[in-house]
Order: sequence, then structure tokens, then C-alpha cells
Amino acid sequence: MKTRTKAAIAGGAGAVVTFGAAELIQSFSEAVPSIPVTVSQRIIELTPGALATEATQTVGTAATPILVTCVVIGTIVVSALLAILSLRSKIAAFAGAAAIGAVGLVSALSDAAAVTGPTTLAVAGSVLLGLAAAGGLLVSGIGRTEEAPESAPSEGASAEGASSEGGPEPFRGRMREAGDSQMTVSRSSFISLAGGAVVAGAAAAGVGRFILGSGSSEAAGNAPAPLQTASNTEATDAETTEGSDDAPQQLDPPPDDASFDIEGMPEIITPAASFYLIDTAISSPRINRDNWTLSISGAVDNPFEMTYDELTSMPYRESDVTLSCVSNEVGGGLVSHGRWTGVLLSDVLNEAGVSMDKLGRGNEQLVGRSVDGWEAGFKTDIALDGREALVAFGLNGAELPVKHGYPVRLVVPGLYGYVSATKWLEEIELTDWGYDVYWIQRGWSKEGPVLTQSRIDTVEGGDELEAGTVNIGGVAWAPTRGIERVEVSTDGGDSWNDAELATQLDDDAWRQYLYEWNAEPGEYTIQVRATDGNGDTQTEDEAAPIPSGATGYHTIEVSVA
Ligand SMILES: Nc1nc2c(c(=O)[nH]1)N[C@H]1C(S)=C(S)[C@@H](COP(=O)(O)O)O[C@H]1N2
Ligand SMILES: [Mo]
Repeated sequence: MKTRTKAAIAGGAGAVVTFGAAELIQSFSEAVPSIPVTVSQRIIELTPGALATEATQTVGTAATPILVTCVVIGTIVVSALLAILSLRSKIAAFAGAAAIGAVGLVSALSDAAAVTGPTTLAVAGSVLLGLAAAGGLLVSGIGRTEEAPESAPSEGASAEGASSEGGPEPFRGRMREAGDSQMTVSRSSFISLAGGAVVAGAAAAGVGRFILGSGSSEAAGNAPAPLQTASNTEATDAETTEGSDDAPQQLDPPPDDASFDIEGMPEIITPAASFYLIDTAISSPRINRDNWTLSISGAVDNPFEMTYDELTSMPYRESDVTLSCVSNEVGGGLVSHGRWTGVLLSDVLNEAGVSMDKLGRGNEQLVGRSVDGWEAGFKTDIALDGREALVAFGLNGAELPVKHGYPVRLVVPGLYGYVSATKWLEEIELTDWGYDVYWIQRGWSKEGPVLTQSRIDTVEGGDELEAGTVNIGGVAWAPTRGIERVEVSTDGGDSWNDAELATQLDDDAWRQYLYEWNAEPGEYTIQVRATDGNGDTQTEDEAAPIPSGATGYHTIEVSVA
């Protein structure tokens, strides 16, 4: 085996050991973030808007796993090259390794959850461990070599190469001597050692991921943590029960007639585990609720900060709101219905001295900022116009899952998530309308009202159906306006039939519909369209999701035999 090959293997193995050690450490400490994840995160942040828009198919989704994989493989390759370089210049190789470590450290430290001391120690320790592993492998595989003179032919740096032509050049001689000496291990031992290092590193990373997975609440996935509020953990005091209004802290279970019991129909309340998921965070920020605060800042009379307990001792309510993503295609799945528990955003704003009659002073926009720096913004008056915009801390009667914004997020009926639904919320800043938040900078439209849409769920395109009664059903939504009518066409839009509507949970909620179609053999184009509570029917014109949301009728082709 060529010396350079051995060096490359040693360097790559060292990088694997570094990643393994770092992943293992970060799984034990909330203060230390994952290095490849934070590096990927910084790459995304530094990517200019246009590129980010194209690279991310869906607004809010980073091309995450691919990017993390590239970062890991890229580092392994560079480390291999550095180890080859070390045969010529140890100083240059160490400088390169230090530079890699520095990139990792800077990225990790800029993570919201990173605590400087432990993170620095973890990164430095992991890098040193990787260097030691690489160095050990180099010495055992190649032997101690004097630094090669710059003029040395690089091919000469091969132990086996000596057997080829074998002129007694001093440099070759040294390498052959080293290669054959007792100081080095055999080729197979070297491979075992290097393999061992790689396996150990990978195993450490795997164990780290496993520990992390089992510790976080989403691993428990199906058993979300029960909701804890200041008022249900302490004895309920007068302030909590005497709310500013009488909205219920808990809603009654949805009535039976809010849903049709038909195969393929989505559950009327989306379980947290299957709630659609969109964000730019490669891994969800892990926030300790006890240290969390929300600050209300910017153009407000009375800026203030509140703790989780302070938030949850304000009057709160449970509210049905269907959330959707602007990048949902017609017929797509980026829409879900949640029962959110939270404090009215208007109550929080009132505490800060913000009210309808005080707008237009550089406070027209409400920007919700996440602990990871992500931002969404919408017109402040939307928070004050009477809709149930929430500073939410619960979903479906349980704590917010980590992925969905634990401990606190915003939920605003009638706005797409990218302008409103900030997860891992830490700041609400009032500013002027000219300020552009994350996705606005990347070409998506400024206001983001949810367009009226409907979807066929119980029949799929390409289905071969049996003649007779076919249930064509699904959901339609127009949050804040409600759904007044849904029609189904089986002839590509030439004629329309009124569908039966399930009871509307709330104007902010999606609504199920059902059309019992008496199907005869043939080929059919099925379409659906909804009319909102204002009497406006969704537009037939087809538009792509960018910049304002997809439009057009959900259309599928089926055959009946
Ligand atoms: N911090 C943060 N909040 C965010 C996002 C994000 O990338 N980061 N994405 C938004 C987008 S685009 C959508 S559609 C909703 C999705 O919320 P969900 O993942 O809980 O369904 O979250 C919003 N809140
Ligand atoms: Mo979104």
C-alpha cells in the first residue's frame, strides 16, 4: 500500500473519530450543539437568497440531510488530503487541521443553544482526539518520517515504491527503511487499526444520536408531554380564572358530525406526530423552558420580557386553527389542523402598550423572531383585528413538540406559516413595514394570506374503481373566512355537484366534505372547488406556489370498471 494511501486513510479515520467524539459529547450536553449540523446551518444562512430559494424546493425546508452529509464527507476528504500533506509539511497539515477545527468551533458557537466553555472544550477535545488517532495511524502505518524536503518527488514517498526501481536515493531509502522497520505494523494490521478507528468513531456518533433521540420528547413521539402551565401546576388563582374574556381553556371534543368516517379522510384534528413539518432548522433548537424568555421589543411604549410561567399565568384558551404552508402544491399535504393552546397575541401586545389606535408609528409590522434567528412578519393590525392569533404553548392538549416550536410559537389564523408562525419564539419586535423577513428576502410575497383551497383525499389519481357508489371526499379550508360550499365535478369541470359538508369546527378550521358519486364504467376527471364564507369561490387559474401560494382546482383522473 502506498504511503500516501495510508496517510489518506489515517487522515480520514481521524476525521471520523473527531465527528464521533463530538456527536457523543453533544448527546450528553444540551450546551453543546452538533458540529456538522451547525456548520450546515451556517452554510444555509450564508447562502444568498436566490440560491436558497432554488435549493429549497419548499419554502422553509432546507436541503438538510444532504447538506449535513456533504459537510461530513467533505471534512473527511479534506482531512485525508491534509494527512498526505503532512508527509511533506507537518506545519501546513496542522495549520489545515486547526483551520477546520476553527470553522467547526465558530459555527458551533454561533448556535443558539451553544454555551461557550463546554462547546469550545468539546470541539477542541474532539479535534485533538481525531488528530491523535490520525497521528497514531500515520506512525504505525508509515513510521516516523523526517519532514520531506519540498523538492522530494512525491511518488518517492511510497514505501512499496522502493521495490519497483529502487535506486538508492537517500529519501527513498529512508522511507523504505521506515516502511520495513519494526516500528510499523503490517499492512493488514494497519487496515485493522484504521478500520477500528472508523468503526469506533461511527459507533460513538451512532450512540450519541441514539441517546439524543431517546432523550428528546419527539422520540417519545406518540406520547406527547402533558401541558404544563403556571395555573395548572400551582393552585389556580383568581387572575387566571377571571380571564379578560370567557374563551374556554379547553375545547369540547369535536362533535361526531365534524367528520365523515370514510377511508382516506384525514383526521379532523391532525395528531401531532403526523402534523406537517416545515422549517429551516437542520435540527430543532432545544430550549430549556425554565431559562426561556419572550421579549416584546421595538416600537412599543412598554417593552418587556416575560418568562414561561408569566406567559402561562395570563388568560389562555384553546383554539382550532388550520395551518398551511405557502409552498403547498394544489392537492398537497403541507396543511394540518391543530388545537392550539395559547395566550391571545393581542393580550400580550396590549401589555406592551400596542393597540389599534396607536399603529402607524413605525410599528406596522410584527416580527416574530426565533432563537435560531429565523423571522416571520405580518401587519400588526392582523394581531389586533379580533382573530384568535395566539402565542401558543400547546398543541392538541399537550406541550408543543420540539419540532413544532417548543416551548412557544406563534399561530395566526389566515396567514401562511412563512409570514406568521414563528416556532421557538423568543422575541416579538414591532417595526415598520419596510423591513423584510427571511422568506421575503428570498422572493416570496410580503403579506401571505391563506388562499381558499380544497383537496380530494378519499380517491387518488390513477385509481381503478368499481362501478357503484364512490365516496369522493376530503378537506377544504379558508381560515378566518370559513367554508360555505364545496362542489365536486366528475367530468373535468363541465358540471358541478354540491358536496355534503361536515359541521365546521371553526371558521379558522378546515372542513370535510363528501360527495357520494354513482359511478358508471368509464374514464373520469374529478375536480373539487370550495367557496369561502364571503361567497368567493377559489380561483380556477393555476399558479405555482411561489410567490403567493398555489392556485387551481385539485384534479385527478380515475377509471371505473
Ligand atoms: N423558527 C422557525 N419557525 C418557522 C419556520 C422556520 O423555518 N423557522 N418555518 C415556518 C413555515 S414556512 C411554516 S409553513 C410553519 C410550519 O409549522 P410546522 O412545522 O409546525 O407545521 O412554521 C413556520 N415557522
Ligand atoms: Mo411554509
